[in-house]
Amino acid sequence: MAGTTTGFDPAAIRADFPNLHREVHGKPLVYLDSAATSFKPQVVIDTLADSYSQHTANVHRGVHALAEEATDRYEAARTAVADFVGADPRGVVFTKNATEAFNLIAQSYAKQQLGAGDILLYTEMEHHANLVPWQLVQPEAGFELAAVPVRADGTLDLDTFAEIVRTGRVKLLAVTAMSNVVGTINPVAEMGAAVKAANPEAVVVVDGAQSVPHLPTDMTELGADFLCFSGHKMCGPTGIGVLAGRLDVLDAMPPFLGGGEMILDVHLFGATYNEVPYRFEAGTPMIAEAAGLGAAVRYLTDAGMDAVRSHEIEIVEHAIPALHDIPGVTVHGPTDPKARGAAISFVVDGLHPHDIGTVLDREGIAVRAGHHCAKPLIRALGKAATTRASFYLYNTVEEIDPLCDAIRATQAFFEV
Ligand code: C6P
Repeated sequence: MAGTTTGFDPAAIRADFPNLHREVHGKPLVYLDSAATSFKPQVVIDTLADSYSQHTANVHRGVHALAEEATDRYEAARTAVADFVGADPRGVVFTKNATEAFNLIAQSYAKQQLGAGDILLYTEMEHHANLVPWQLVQPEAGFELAAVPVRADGTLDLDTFAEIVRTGRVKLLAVTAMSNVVGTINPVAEMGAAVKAANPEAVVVVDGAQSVPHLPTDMTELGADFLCFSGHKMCGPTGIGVLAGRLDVLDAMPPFLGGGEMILDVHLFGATYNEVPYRFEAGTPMIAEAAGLGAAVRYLTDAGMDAVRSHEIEIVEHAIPALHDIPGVTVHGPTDPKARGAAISFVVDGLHPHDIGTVLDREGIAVRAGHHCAKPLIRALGKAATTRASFYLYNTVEEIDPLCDAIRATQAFFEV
């Protein structure tokens, strides 16, 4: 297998991921669905197994050796995750996934801090996880919802954004750093700065579910007050996500869930709450999963996030022209590989995305088909669904040919 001009060695990386080496329907697997969930390197699988075989104990409670080991592993993971995104470890809250992180902010921040006259601004490009939690609290809180439209090229309409921001009423901006459908990388830092210039009280919530796994990330550079992401899309386990928040903002927020661990003291008819991040981690947390996520960020750091990004740019540089070359194929989103990530949505004239997905699967190629939990965006593109091929650090330029061959074979099979 060829290396790439970036010096990144996909062959060495691939050897670390056992899932890549299985067959599907008798064919070697070509896994192009990492935007849905990524494969896990052996070191993450080993860390999970080690947690359960050697360090099983609850955290922050026990006085015995195993409890101390489990607590140390859990807190070391918090520090590793914080370092990975340039956050203060005390502002890193472990959640179930990115979705829960958005719900936490909606319930404990938006519902409390936004009211009549305020605008909560999101975009038409958002995943449902960055739409529905705000919609849930809006009727009670009484703020206004507004959305930045998406243009036909898959970028945000920044003129309309500027118009809304000029009102000075935007109190919360919720925006994805990278679209899970069209791959667009949004100018989050610039957008956040504009919102704060017009209203210094505003906060910026960044959806990093797709960007944190693929781009070097620094919360301060992003201008994010809150950053939400999921472990399972970045080589880590399922069942763990992250809300990284500005300490002073988190400090002023009431708890999201009640129970053990999140309290200082409890009386029969009242309680006082723990400091952050523990205030937001009610009950026994995902102990093994946190350790697994710690191993995942160490793995990605060793691989080098700049190298991961360059590798994916190189794949996109080849993939987009190759898909464009197939008659009847339309690729959505930016064509400039530097302006986008490696989640590539396309439609094929005369073929339903689910049929494409099914035929590709028979060839051992795993893609996703559907609305990708971003229905407003799919509607804005004038479609009901797309097929999405998404690439990660362990994919190779060589995997683009089988994808394109299988699309041509699907066209031949359905005679379109
Ligand atoms: N997108 C996809 O196939 P959870 O489900 O909580 O781990 O992540 C939610 C989420 C939030 N924001 C963005 C931009 C996302 O892409 C996702 C998850 C997956 O595109 C599953 S729907």
